[in-house]
Amino acid sequence: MSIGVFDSGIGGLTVLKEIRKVLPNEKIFYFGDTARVPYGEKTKELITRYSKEIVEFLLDKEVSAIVVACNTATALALEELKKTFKIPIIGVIKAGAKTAINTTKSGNIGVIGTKATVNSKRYEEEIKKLSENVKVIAKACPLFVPAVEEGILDGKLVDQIIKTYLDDFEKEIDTLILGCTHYPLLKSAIGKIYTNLNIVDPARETALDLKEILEEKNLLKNDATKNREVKYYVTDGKDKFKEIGIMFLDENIEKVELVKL
Ligand code: DGN
Repeated sequence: MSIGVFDSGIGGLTVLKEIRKVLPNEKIFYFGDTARVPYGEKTKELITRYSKEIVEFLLDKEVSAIVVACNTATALALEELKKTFKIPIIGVIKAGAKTAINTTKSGNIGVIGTKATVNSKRYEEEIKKLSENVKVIAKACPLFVPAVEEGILDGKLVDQIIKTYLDDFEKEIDTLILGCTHYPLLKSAIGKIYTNLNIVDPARETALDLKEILEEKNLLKNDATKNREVKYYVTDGKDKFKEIGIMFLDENIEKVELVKL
């Protein structure tokens, strides 16, 4: 038994990190579509096509469940993936919505993500399904992804970018969902500026949801031993993936395979 995890590129490693903590014995196949990243400004049709190709690839590896570790692909393609494929496929948005609802005090929730995620309004929909009595506002922060990929995680420049996007936005909320897989790397910089803000990273809850589904379906590996293995596949830039992957995962990535879809 194994699990497939995919993202438009490297950001999904923040979700993989949490999955490994919660499910340390499962074999995982991680797919980063680094040749076609960013997904954040592409159309629903294209993101759905790319996502289906990746799911087919992972199914060839005989995974028993798939995590869409990308907010943009979850927002735009998850529904179609679930209709098309039979195995359990989970995204990150429901988990983020659930955590925000459970932790907001004022009921004023903010979501930040790529333009595609924000325009899809999927977070608002999921949050409203859980509670009608909350206000949700959303904002795209497109400069966060390149800052993170350049390793600029703190200091004047990043503070300036955060304040430009969030100074007014933050006044209206008590809870902020990091609705993009790169943003958890800016969590501490954001938290330092807005010290009272409840910051939600959907990754942990996603990993817990996955565990629950696998347990329900009896798909967990029972021998708690060796298979703590992750196989990495990317569509371009193996070396860059290894080089900056460590920042997202907090551990070395030894081997990455290049795949042509
Ligand atoms: N992984 C994407 C997300 O969570 O929305 C961010 C990277 C991108 O495709 N722009």
